[in-house]
Amino acid sequence: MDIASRPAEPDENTQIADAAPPPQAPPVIHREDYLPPAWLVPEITLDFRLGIDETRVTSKLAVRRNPAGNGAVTLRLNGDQITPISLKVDGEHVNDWRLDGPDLLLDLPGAQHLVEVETAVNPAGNSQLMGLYASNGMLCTQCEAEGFRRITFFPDRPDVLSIYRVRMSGDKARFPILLANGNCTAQGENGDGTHWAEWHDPWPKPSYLFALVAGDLVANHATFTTMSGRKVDLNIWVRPGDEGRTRHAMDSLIASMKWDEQAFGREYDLDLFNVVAVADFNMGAMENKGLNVFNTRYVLADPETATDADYDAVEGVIGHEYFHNWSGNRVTCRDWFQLSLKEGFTVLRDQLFSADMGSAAVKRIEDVRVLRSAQFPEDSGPLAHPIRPDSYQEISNFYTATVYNKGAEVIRMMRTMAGPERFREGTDLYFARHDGEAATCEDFVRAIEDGTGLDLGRFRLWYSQAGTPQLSIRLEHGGTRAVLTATQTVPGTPGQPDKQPVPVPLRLALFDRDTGTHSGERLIVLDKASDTFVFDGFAKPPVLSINRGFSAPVAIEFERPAQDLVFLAAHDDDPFARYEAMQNLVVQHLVAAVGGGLSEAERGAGRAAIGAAFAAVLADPALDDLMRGELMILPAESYLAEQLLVADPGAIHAEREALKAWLGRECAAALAALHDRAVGVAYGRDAAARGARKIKTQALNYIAAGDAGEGARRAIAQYHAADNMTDRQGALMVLASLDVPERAEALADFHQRYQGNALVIDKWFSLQAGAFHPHVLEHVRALAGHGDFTMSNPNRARALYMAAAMNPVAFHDAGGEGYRLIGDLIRRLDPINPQTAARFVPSLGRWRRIEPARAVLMRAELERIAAEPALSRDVLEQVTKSLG
Ligand code: B3K
Ligand code: ZN
Repeated sequence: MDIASRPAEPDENTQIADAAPPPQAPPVIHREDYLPPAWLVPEITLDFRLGIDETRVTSKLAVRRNPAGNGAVTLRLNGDQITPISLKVDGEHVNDWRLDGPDLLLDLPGAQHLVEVETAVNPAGNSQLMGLYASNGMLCTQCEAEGFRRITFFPDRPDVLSIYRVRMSGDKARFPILLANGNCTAQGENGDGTHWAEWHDPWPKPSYLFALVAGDLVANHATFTTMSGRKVDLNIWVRPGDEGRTRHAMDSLIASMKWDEQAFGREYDLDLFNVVAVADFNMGAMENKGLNVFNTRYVLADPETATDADYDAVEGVIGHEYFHNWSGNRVTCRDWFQLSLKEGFTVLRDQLFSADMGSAAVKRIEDVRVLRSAQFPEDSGPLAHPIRPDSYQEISNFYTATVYNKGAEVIRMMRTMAGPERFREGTDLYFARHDGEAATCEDFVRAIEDGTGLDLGRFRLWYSQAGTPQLSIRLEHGGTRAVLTATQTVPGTPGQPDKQPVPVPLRLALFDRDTGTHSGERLIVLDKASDTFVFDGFAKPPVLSINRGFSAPVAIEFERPAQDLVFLAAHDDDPFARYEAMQNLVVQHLVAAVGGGLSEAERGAGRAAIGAAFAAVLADPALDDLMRGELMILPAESYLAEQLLVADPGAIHAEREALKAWLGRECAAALAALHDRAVGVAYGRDAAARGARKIKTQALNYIAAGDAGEGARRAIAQYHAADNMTDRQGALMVLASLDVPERAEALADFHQRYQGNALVIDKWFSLQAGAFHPHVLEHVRALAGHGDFTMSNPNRARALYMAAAMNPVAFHDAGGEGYRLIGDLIRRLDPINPQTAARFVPSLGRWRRIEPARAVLMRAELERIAAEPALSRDVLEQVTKSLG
């Protein structure tokens, strides 16, 4: 075999690198350079001889020249840290192949050929958890986005769709269960202690959806009958001993399958659906066709070890991955720039599902909170990108809140403008038109346009422009007329200094101050830089409720008296708008307080308005407790920082904590009564019992802020009386932030009680790293040396360090120790698991929006990382852009 090192001619798979990149910089891939593949692979057969330290892979590709391609004779097979052991074309060994970096190139004379490649991989040595890797003695795969090329050579791009046949064999004692995509067609024993299985997936799919799992697993089994009467076998596979914690996942799967039939007319298309839980996983879960692989965190749940939020997350992620079967698998993406085609749409689908399963109002508030705390900062920082990015260096860095959550908001706006029925006609058309294809965001928009009758011409700007549109609202009143003036600007972002106005659908209502009612909600669409909207029939100035339901992902500036917000916080019939009024009341006050511009009298008046609204929330008998709990939550410090051009995290934290303590003292009696009432409600999974648990810990949090002694007393009682994880974790969270003797006692008890349960021990790490405790950084450093800590398990690494990075007290320590902690972590984790390491960079990348003394320290930390000699592409891209 001769391995030529000459550089290859650019072809459709070498997406063009920028001219003369700096020496260390990875090539930039551009959306506009897309070319169809020169070769297609209609069929692939894979043979795995499984071993933990070495797995041999033989892959047979039936390749065919693509009539829509450029006619190149060269077949490019992507690889990553693999070498070919042997290579055959049409059954004959060949030597005239060459390597171009990690890729294998082969010139093929005919229109179709059979290419056979053998490779070997070491799953135990795969700490990146991409490709084939070992987790707790089992073997599993993760191929999205570009992991398949770490298993075998292949045109590893989502527009190459193949029918897969997989054979695997391995030690029966070690790997009693052998799974792959599709249906199991044959299995047997070899008589030497090994066994084998063959799987066939009838649906053509891209390589990123390939999956294989082998290990000692047990299943929770159930069946589902689809709307056309087909019986589907469902299995949730876990390690022996965990099967008692799979019921909620199975219930959620069955509910998802039913819901997708009813809400989107989508029926499941195989006779088998497998879900496998693995402990070592880079993200939440993966939608591999017929064989979803999940982080244990989103499968295992029982009342003793999982909180209500954990239950919701299991339901949401099970739904999300299942919904991908249509939005992602049956219709997949042409290239990775189209990621939001499947992710934005699937997030919207899982949001609508969860809203239907529980409280739609609370779900909407939670979704907006995530958007504002994760996506808004991304959109206003150095890593801002459109939901359909134009370029990337490492695609793993683009699985972002922008692509996922803003992507979902953009599609939700189309739904709002069309109405749910017409939107459904649009999605039906999209699925019918593109089933079996690798599609683009443009295909989606066109189908929605054709199916709904909407004109989405200018709306497409939401796909191409980054940045959160800023709206400024004015309401004037004269005679019987109210005139609303709305102005928008879309801020400049890296590479996009000038923006155009986007269409912004705004649901609004105008309230009569005396009756507390309105005469119907309206939808206006602001589609220029500035516009006015006239409303007649108002003898007195109405109170405006705008962007109800958060109908557009925009930031709104609307100066108005605090009493209007108090009015809406008490009267708005849109639950999101009611929450929003409460938030705005607090944001207005805290932003003014942080700016140092409040006189004592103004501070007093601001607090009094908030106190009155807060007391009304605690007492309102018409509110259910789940919603009451939402209304009690103060805006996140990251969201407060977002309101300021340059933020002082220390001042924000101090003011927010001071307000919390003031509310705790001011409403002490009502909070104690609320806590007592909630303590009296027995455990149940129903909304009332869940609501009681939610307000229980919320009340405790305020009580402790106002009076640490009383808080500690109630928290330790709640901790010991708890018969479920929601209450126990809530109590421990409050204790972890207090400097009281009960803190250490409860933490020790928690660790001892749950040792051996990895997901609960993760909570133990997170609670301490996330605590607002004066010595939190010391605690985090000590925990990094704890016997239960390991850097190689992403859940554990994130439990400790992501909690610290998100904790303003730890991260924004004035001396820069928090930045150093995260900088050191990135440098240590990068060689082990670059994808996970890169996720920590954006917190440091916020330096431009932080006060100068801290900004210098943050930047210095980024520079220290950049000076590392062998950074991964993942970390290098994020750090370079963050230094900008
Ligand atoms: N599609 C996967 C994400 C894969 C991430 C790869 N870095 C999970 C999901 O969004 O459903
Ligand atoms: Zn997804």
